[in-house]
Amino acid sequence: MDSRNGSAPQIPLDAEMESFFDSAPPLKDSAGITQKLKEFIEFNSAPPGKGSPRRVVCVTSGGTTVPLEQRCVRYIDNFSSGHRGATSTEYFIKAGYAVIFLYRRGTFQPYCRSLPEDPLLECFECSDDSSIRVRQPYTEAVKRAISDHHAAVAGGHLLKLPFTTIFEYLQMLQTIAMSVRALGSHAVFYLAAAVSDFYVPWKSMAEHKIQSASGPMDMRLVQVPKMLSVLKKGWVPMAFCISFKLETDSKILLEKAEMALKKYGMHMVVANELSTRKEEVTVVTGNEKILVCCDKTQPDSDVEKPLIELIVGRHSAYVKDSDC
Ligand code: PAZ
Repeated sequence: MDSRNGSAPQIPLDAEMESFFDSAPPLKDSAGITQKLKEFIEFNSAPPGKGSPRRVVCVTSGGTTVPLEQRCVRYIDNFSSGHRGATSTEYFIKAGYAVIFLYRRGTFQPYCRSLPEDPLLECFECSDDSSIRVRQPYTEAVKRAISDHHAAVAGGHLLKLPFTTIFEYLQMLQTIAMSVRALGSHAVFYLAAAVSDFYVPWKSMAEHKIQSASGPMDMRLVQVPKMLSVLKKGWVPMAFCISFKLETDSKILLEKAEMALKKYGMHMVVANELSTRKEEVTVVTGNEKILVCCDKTQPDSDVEKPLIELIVGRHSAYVKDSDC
């Protein structure tokens, strides 16, 4: 196995990326996040007792926001619910991986799929002795969610790190990449988050709430630097990298996914269309296009189960090849 003790080297960034990081507001509790990652990776590299080291996957989930004001009142957002990332996390943990779940605050969480979203309080009631009980028909689902979630977090296999803005997301992704770099081929990046393509640079952003009194407003958005390239080619050159491509026009989907595969050096690109994303995806690799579907004959079946099975198989082959 690769050395797991390497210290984080300084990786040169291209000019666009450098200007993004230089101008971004400092990440809150950066030292605390780095420490959590260090402990998580150490724990999973040498688990107590007879446990064998776990492979580590960073699952990104939900959409990034683009603030329009430094003291942010308004922001640009996107549709992503975080369902893909949360569900995939459960399957990765089941397959024996340790998961760093980099998620948008307020989006779907692992192990909560079978609980009612709105309102969660519907699951509970107060009894006469003022204790709180779970109401039927939610008892089994709540019990399972609590115990699976507890096993993953308290067992040290799930580290949850929230972000909101594009600035936080990219800074945290970089921190994670530097923390898992020494794992080499044993690290996986599963980049399901919907990341903004455009942003307002911090330095050119209004400090206070933008006023409407002066009529229509023009605002210039700058392109977010292409982080996939930097991730794969600079930060974690040995990691197994899977990115996602979402389109609403199915005619261009596969072509765009193939372009991303080549341009950013990904091992796989998961292509999905907005309206069918929960039922099917196409996994694009260097020489295949594999259609992955949920099993419509089974109730509650999801596309993430066969998708993660496929990825785990391909990652294992990759680790074997890299270790030779
Ligand atoms: O988060 P969700 O389950 O609602 O949707 C998942 C998804 C469509 C955001 C994801 O599968 C994806 O394609 N992410 C990358 C989006 C992009 O092209 O930027």
